[in-house]
Amino acid sequence: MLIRQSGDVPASEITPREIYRERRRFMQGMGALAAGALLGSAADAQAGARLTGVRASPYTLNEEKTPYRDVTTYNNFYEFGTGKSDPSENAGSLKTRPWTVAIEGEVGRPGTYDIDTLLKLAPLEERVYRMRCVEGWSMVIPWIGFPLSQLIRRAAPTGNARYVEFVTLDDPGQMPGQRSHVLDWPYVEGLRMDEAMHPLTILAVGLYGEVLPNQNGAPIRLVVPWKYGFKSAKSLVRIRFVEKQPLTTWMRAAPREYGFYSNVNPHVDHPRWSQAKERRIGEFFKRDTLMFNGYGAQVAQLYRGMDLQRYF
Ligand SMILES: Nc1nc2c(c(=O)[nH]1)N[C@H]1C(S)=C(S)[C@@H](COP(=O)(O)O)O[C@H]1N2
Ligand SMILES: [Mo]
Repeated sequence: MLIRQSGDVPASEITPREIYRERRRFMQGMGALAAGALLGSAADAQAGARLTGVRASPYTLNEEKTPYRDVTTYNNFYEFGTGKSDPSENAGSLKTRPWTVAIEGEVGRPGTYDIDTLLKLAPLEERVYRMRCVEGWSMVIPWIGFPLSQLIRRAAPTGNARYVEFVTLDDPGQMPGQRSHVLDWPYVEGLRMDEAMHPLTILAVGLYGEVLPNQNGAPIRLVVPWKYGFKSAKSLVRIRFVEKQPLTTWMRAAPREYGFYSNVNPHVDHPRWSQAKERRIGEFFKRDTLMFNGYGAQVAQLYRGMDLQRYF
Protein backbone atom coordinates (compact mmCIF):
# COMPACT_ATOMS: atom_id res chain seq x y z
CA MET A 1 0.00 0.00 0.00
CA LEU A 2 1.17 3.54 -0.69
CA ILE A 3 2.25 5.73 2.16
CA ARG A 4 -0.22 8.57 2.20
CA GLN A 5 0.45 11.95 3.70
CA SER A 6 -1.82 12.98 6.50
CA GLY A 7 -4.89 14.83 5.46
CA ASP A 8 -4.96 13.36 1.98
CA VAL A 9 -7.69 10.95 2.88
CA PRO A 10 -10.52 12.26 5.04
CA ALA A 11 -12.40 9.49 6.81
CA SER A 12 -15.48 10.26 4.71
CA GLU A 13 -13.59 9.17 1.59
CA ILE A 14 -12.59 5.73 2.77
CA THR A 15 -14.21 3.27 0.41
CA PRO A 16 -16.24 0.29 1.59
CA ARG A 17 -13.61 -1.91 -0.01
CA GLU A 18 -10.85 -0.43 2.12
CA ILE A 19 -12.95 -0.85 5.21
CA TYR A 20 -13.59 -4.45 4.24
CA ARG A 21 -9.88 -5.07 3.77
CA GLU A 22 -9.03 -3.45 7.08
CA ARG A 23 -11.64 -5.53 8.82
CA ARG A 24 -10.38 -8.68 7.21
CA ARG A 25 -6.84 -7.93 8.33
CA PHE A 26 -8.12 -7.21 11.81
CA MET A 27 -9.97 -10.55 11.90
CA GLN A 28 -6.86 -12.34 10.68
CA GLY A 29 -4.97 -10.65 13.48
CA MET A 30 -7.52 -11.87 15.97
CA GLY A 31 -7.27 -15.37 14.52
CA ALA A 32 -3.52 -15.35 14.90
CA LEU A 33 -3.94 -14.14 18.44
CA ALA A 34 -6.35 -16.93 19.26
CA ALA A 35 -4.09 -19.54 17.69
CA GLY A 36 -1.08 -18.13 19.48
CA ALA A 37 0.74 -18.08 16.17
CA LEU A 38 3.03 -15.20 16.94
CA LEU A 39 3.31 -14.57 20.61
CA GLY A 40 1.89 -17.63 22.26
CA SER A 41 -0.15 -16.08 25.02
CA ALA A 42 -0.21 -12.93 27.07
CA ALA A 43 1.81 -14.76 29.69
CA ASP A 44 4.52 -15.31 27.09
CA ALA A 45 4.60 -11.65 26.22
CA GLN A 46 6.87 -10.86 29.15
CA ALA A 47 10.27 -9.26 28.79
CA GLY A 48 12.76 -11.75 27.44
CA ALA A 49 10.24 -13.88 25.51
CA ARG A 50 11.42 -14.56 21.95
CA LEU A 51 9.56 -12.76 19.18
CA THR A 52 9.05 -14.94 16.13
CA GLY A 53 8.17 -14.14 12.55
CA VAL A 54 10.35 -11.03 12.61
CA ARG A 55 11.56 -10.03 9.17
CA ALA A 56 14.65 -8.13 8.11
CA SER A 57 14.32 -4.51 7.10
CA PRO A 58 16.23 -2.51 4.50
CA TYR A 59 16.23 0.34 7.02
CA THR A 60 18.91 -1.28 9.09
CA LEU A 61 22.51 -0.38 9.88
CA ASN A 62 25.46 -2.64 9.39
CA GLU A 63 27.32 -1.48 12.46
CA GLU A 64 28.57 -3.21 15.59
CA LYS A 65 25.68 -3.51 18.04
CA THR A 66 25.94 -2.30 21.60
CA PRO A 67 25.96 -5.36 23.90
CA TYR A 68 22.56 -6.47 25.22
CA ARG A 69 23.72 -5.92 28.75
CA ASP A 70 24.49 -2.24 28.17
CA VAL A 71 21.28 -1.69 26.18
CA THR A 72 19.25 -3.06 29.09
CA THR A 73 21.12 -1.71 32.14
CA TYR A 74 22.26 1.77 31.05
CA ASN A 75 18.95 3.56 30.55
CA ASN A 76 17.10 6.81 30.88
CA PHE A 77 13.55 6.31 32.12
CA TYR A 78 12.91 8.91 34.79
CA GLU A 79 9.62 7.27 35.78
CA PHE A 80 11.87 4.74 37.53
CA GLY A 81 14.55 7.11 38.81
CA THR A 82 17.19 9.37 37.33
CA GLY A 83 20.21 7.05 37.70
CA LYS A 84 21.30 4.98 34.71
CA SER A 85 20.79 1.68 36.58
CA ASP A 86 17.50 2.74 38.22
CA PRO A 87 15.26 1.65 35.32
CA SER A 88 16.67 -1.89 35.16
CA GLU A 89 16.51 -2.17 38.95
CA ASN A 90 13.03 -0.68 39.44
CA ALA A 91 10.98 -1.32 36.30
CA GLY A 92 9.85 -4.75 37.48
CA SER A 93 6.84 -3.00 39.03
CA LEU A 94 5.51 -2.01 35.59
CA LYS A 95 2.60 -4.24 34.53
CA THR A 96 2.56 -4.53 30.74
CA ARG A 97 -0.61 -6.70 30.49
CA PRO A 98 -3.37 -5.80 30.13
CA TRP A 99 -2.30 -2.64 28.25
CA THR A 100 -4.13 -0.36 25.87
CA VAL A 101 -3.07 2.47 23.60
CA ALA A 102 -5.64 5.17 22.84
CA ILE A 103 -5.64 6.78 19.39
CA GLU A 104 -7.29 10.17 19.72
CA GLY A 105 -7.84 13.64 18.39
CA GLU A 106 -7.97 14.65 14.74
CA VAL A 107 -8.59 11.22 13.27
CA GLY A 108 -11.44 9.65 11.37
CA ARG A 109 -11.07 6.45 13.32
CA PRO A 110 -10.18 7.03 16.95
CA GLY A 111 -10.09 4.01 19.17
CA THR A 112 -8.40 2.06 21.89
CA TYR A 113 -6.17 -0.79 20.83
CA ASP A 114 -5.27 -3.67 23.06
CA ILE A 115 -1.49 -4.19 22.95
CA ASP A 116 -1.88 -7.74 21.62
CA THR A 117 -3.98 -6.41 18.73
CA LEU A 118 -1.38 -3.74 18.04
CA LEU A 119 1.30 -6.42 17.85
CA LYS A 120 -0.62 -8.03 14.98
CA LEU A 121 -1.27 -4.81 13.13
CA ALA A 122 1.77 -5.02 10.90
CA PRO A 123 4.59 -7.49 10.31
CA LEU A 124 7.36 -7.04 12.84
CA GLU A 125 10.74 -5.98 11.49
CA GLU A 126 14.21 -5.82 12.95
CA ARG A 127 15.76 -2.37 12.63
CA VAL A 128 19.32 -1.84 13.81
CA TYR A 129 19.43 1.87 14.61
CA ARG A 130 22.04 4.26 15.92
CA MET A 131 20.65 6.08 18.98
CA ARG A 132 22.16 9.30 20.38
CA CYS A 133 21.28 10.68 23.82
CA VAL A 134 21.40 14.45 24.25
CA GLU A 135 23.76 13.79 27.18
CA GLY A 136 26.52 12.76 24.77
CA TRP A 137 26.44 8.96 24.59
CA SER A 138 25.23 6.66 21.87
CA MET A 139 24.34 3.04 21.23
CA VAL A 140 23.49 0.80 18.29
CA ILE A 141 20.32 -1.13 19.09
CA PRO A 142 18.55 -3.90 17.15
CA TRP A 143 14.93 -2.83 17.68
CA ILE A 144 11.92 -4.88 16.69
CA GLY A 145 8.82 -3.02 15.68
CA PHE A 146 6.76 -1.66 12.83
CA PRO A 147 6.48 1.72 11.12
CA LEU A 148 4.33 4.22 13.00
CA SER A 149 2.93 5.19 9.57
CA GLN A 150 1.01 1.90 9.50
CA LEU A 151 -0.92 2.84 12.60
CA ILE A 152 -1.40 6.42 11.41
CA ARG A 153 -2.88 5.36 8.07
CA ARG A 154 -5.30 3.12 9.90
CA ALA A 155 -6.36 5.99 12.16
CA ALA A 156 -7.17 8.13 9.07
CA PRO A 157 -5.99 11.56 10.28
CA THR A 158 -8.11 14.55 9.32
CA GLY A 159 -6.74 17.58 7.48
CA ASN A 160 -6.29 19.30 10.86
CA ALA A 161 -3.79 16.74 12.12
CA ARG A 162 -0.45 18.55 11.85
CA TYR A 163 1.35 17.05 14.84
CA VAL A 164 1.28 13.85 16.85
CA GLU A 165 1.55 13.78 20.62
CA PHE A 166 2.84 10.70 22.46
CA VAL A 167 2.00 10.10 26.12
CA THR A 168 3.58 7.65 28.56
CA LEU A 169 1.68 5.84 31.32
CA ASP A 170 0.93 8.00 34.36
CA ASP A 171 0.78 5.71 37.40
CA PRO A 172 3.00 6.42 40.42
CA GLY A 173 1.93 3.05 41.85
CA GLN A 174 3.79 1.27 39.07
CA MET A 175 6.32 3.99 38.33
CA PRO A 176 7.96 5.02 41.61
CA GLY A 177 9.95 7.82 39.96
CA GLN A 178 6.67 9.65 39.36
CA ARG A 179 6.42 10.30 43.10
CA SER A 180 9.28 12.73 42.59
CA HIS A 181 8.75 15.93 40.64
CA VAL A 182 11.91 15.92 38.53
CA LEU A 183 9.61 16.19 35.49
CA ASP A 184 5.94 16.94 34.92
CA TRP A 185 4.10 13.64 34.50
CA PRO A 186 3.02 12.06 32.32
CA TYR A 187 5.99 12.19 29.95
CA VAL A 188 4.87 13.83 26.69
CA GLU A 189 6.65 13.96 23.36
CA GLY A 190 5.67 15.11 19.89
CA LEU A 191 6.47 14.92 16.20
CA ARG A 192 5.36 16.88 13.18
CA MET A 193 3.09 14.73 11.00
CA ASP A 194 5.67 14.23 8.24
CA GLU A 195 8.23 13.12 10.83
CA ALA A 196 5.72 10.70 12.31
CA MET A 197 4.94 9.31 8.84
CA HIS A 198 8.62 8.92 7.91
CA PRO A 199 9.55 5.28 7.23
CA LEU A 200 12.38 5.41 9.80
CA THR A 201 9.97 6.25 12.62
CA ILE A 202 8.86 3.07 14.34
CA LEU A 203 6.92 1.80 17.29
CA ALA A 204 9.23 -0.71 18.96
CA VAL A 205 7.95 -3.72 20.88
CA GLY A 206 11.21 -5.64 21.20
CA LEU A 207 14.97 -5.62 20.97
CA TYR A 208 17.61 -8.26 20.33
CA GLY A 209 14.90 -10.65 19.15
CA GLU A 210 12.97 -10.46 22.42
CA VAL A 211 9.97 -8.72 23.90
CA LEU A 212 11.04 -5.26 25.09
CA PRO A 213 12.42 -5.24 28.63
CA ASN A 214 10.40 -2.92 30.87
CA GLN A 215 13.34 -0.53 31.32
CA ASN A 216 13.46 0.01 27.55
CA GLY A 217 9.84 1.13 27.38
CA ALA A 218 7.65 -1.97 27.36
CA PRO A 219 5.25 -2.84 26.01
CA ILE A 220 5.50 -0.25 23.21
CA ARG A 221 7.64 2.84 22.66
CA LEU A 222 8.51 5.30 19.98
CA VAL A 223 11.90 5.16 18.21
CA VAL A 224 13.05 8.13 16.09
CA PRO A 225 16.71 7.49 15.27
CA TRP A 226 17.69 10.91 13.82
CA LYS A 227 16.57 12.75 16.96
CA TYR A 228 18.00 12.85 20.47
CA GLY A 229 16.92 9.88 22.54
CA PHE A 230 14.42 11.78 24.68
CA LYS A 231 12.06 12.11 21.69
CA SER A 232 11.63 8.33 21.74
CA ALA A 233 8.98 8.17 24.45
CA LYS A 234 8.53 4.89 26.31
CA SER A 235 5.58 2.82 27.55
CA LEU A 236 2.99 4.66 25.47
CA VAL A 237 -0.69 4.75 26.43
CA ARG A 238 -1.90 7.56 24.16
CA ILE A 239 -1.19 8.81 20.66
CA ARG A 240 -3.05 12.01 19.93
CA PHE A 241 -3.34 13.84 16.61
CA VAL A 242 -3.43 17.60 17.03
CA GLU A 243 -3.37 20.86 15.13
CA LYS A 244 -0.93 22.71 17.36
CA GLN A 245 2.64 21.78 18.24
CA PRO A 246 2.51 19.76 21.48
CA LEU A 247 4.21 21.11 24.59
CA THR A 248 6.68 18.35 25.33
CA THR A 249 7.91 17.44 28.79
CA TRP A 250 11.46 18.60 28.12
CA MET A 251 10.37 21.90 26.56
CA ARG A 252 8.24 22.53 29.62
CA ALA A 253 11.15 21.68 31.92
CA ALA A 254 13.83 23.75 30.13
CA PRO A 255 12.71 25.54 26.96
CA ARG A 256 16.11 27.11 26.32
CA GLU A 257 17.79 23.73 26.41
CA TYR A 258 15.35 21.44 24.62
CA GLY A 259 13.49 22.43 21.49
CA PHE A 260 10.64 20.69 19.76
CA TYR A 261 12.69 19.29 16.88
CA SER A 262 15.73 18.00 18.79
CA ASN A 263 17.36 16.64 15.67
CA VAL A 264 20.83 15.31 16.36
CA ASN A 265 23.05 18.18 15.22
CA PRO A 266 26.77 18.49 15.99
CA HIS A 267 26.65 22.19 14.96
CA VAL A 268 24.06 23.25 17.53
CA ASP A 269 25.38 22.90 21.05
CA HIS A 270 23.29 22.36 24.13
CA PRO A 271 23.55 25.63 26.15
CA ARG A 272 25.59 23.77 28.76
CA TRP A 273 27.75 21.44 26.62
CA SER A 274 29.00 20.73 23.13
CA GLN A 275 27.17 18.27 20.88
CA ALA A 276 30.09 17.84 18.47
CA LYS A 277 31.20 14.45 19.82
CA GLU A 278 29.74 11.44 21.55
CA ARG A 279 30.85 8.37 23.43
CA ARG A 280 29.59 5.14 21.97
CA ILE A 281 28.84 2.98 25.00
CA GLY A 282 31.57 0.35 25.27
CA GLU A 283 34.18 2.45 23.48
CA PHE A 284 36.97 4.53 24.97
CA PHE A 285 37.58 7.27 22.40
CA LYS A 286 34.88 9.71 21.43
CA ARG A 287 33.45 9.78 17.93
CA ASP A 288 32.26 12.74 15.91
CA THR A 289 28.50 13.14 16.13
CA LEU A 290 26.90 12.96 12.69
CA MET A 291 24.29 15.40 11.36
CA PHE A 292 20.84 13.86 11.85
CA ASN A 293 22.71 11.03 13.62
CA GLY A 294 23.89 9.82 10.20
CA TYR A 295 20.37 9.64 8.70
CA GLY A 296 20.65 12.87 6.70
CA ALA A 297 20.18 11.18 3.32
CA GLN A 298 16.80 9.94 4.54
CA VAL A 299 15.54 12.90 6.58
CA ALA A 300 17.31 16.15 5.63
CA GLN A 301 14.56 17.04 3.13
CA LEU A 302 12.04 17.23 5.99
CA TYR A 303 13.84 20.36 7.19
CA ARG A 304 14.74 22.03 3.90
CA GLY A 305 14.65 25.81 4.27
CA MET A 306 14.39 25.69 8.08
CA ASP A 307 16.91 27.50 10.26
CA LEU A 308 18.08 24.63 12.46
CA GLN A 309 19.76 27.00 14.93
CA ARG A 310 16.35 28.47 15.60
CA TYR A 311 14.32 25.26 15.29
CA PHE A 312 16.62 23.16 17.47
N1 LIG B 1 8.66 7.94 29.26
C1 LIG B 1 9.97 8.20 29.09
N2 LIG B 1 10.52 7.99 27.88
C2 LIG B 1 11.84 8.23 27.70
C3 LIG B 1 12.64 8.72 28.77
C4 LIG B 1 12.03 8.92 30.03
O1 LIG B 1 12.65 9.35 31.02
N3 LIG B 1 10.70 8.65 30.15
N4 LIG B 1 13.99 8.98 28.55
C5 LIG B 1 14.37 9.27 27.15
C6 LIG B 1 15.81 9.35 26.96
S1 LIG B 1 16.57 10.74 27.57
C7 LIG B 1 16.51 8.42 26.26
S2 LIG B 1 18.16 8.65 25.92
C8 LIG B 1 15.88 7.18 25.80
C9 LIG B 1 16.65 5.98 26.31
O2 LIG B 1 16.12 4.79 25.78
P1 LIG B 1 16.77 3.39 26.19
O3 LIG B 1 16.91 3.37 27.68
O4 LIG B 1 15.86 2.34 25.67
O5 LIG B 1 18.12 3.32 25.51
O6 LIG B 1 14.54 7.05 26.24
C10 LIG B 1 13.78 8.24 26.18
N5 LIG B 1 12.39 7.98 26.48
MO1 LIG C 1 18.60 10.92 26.48
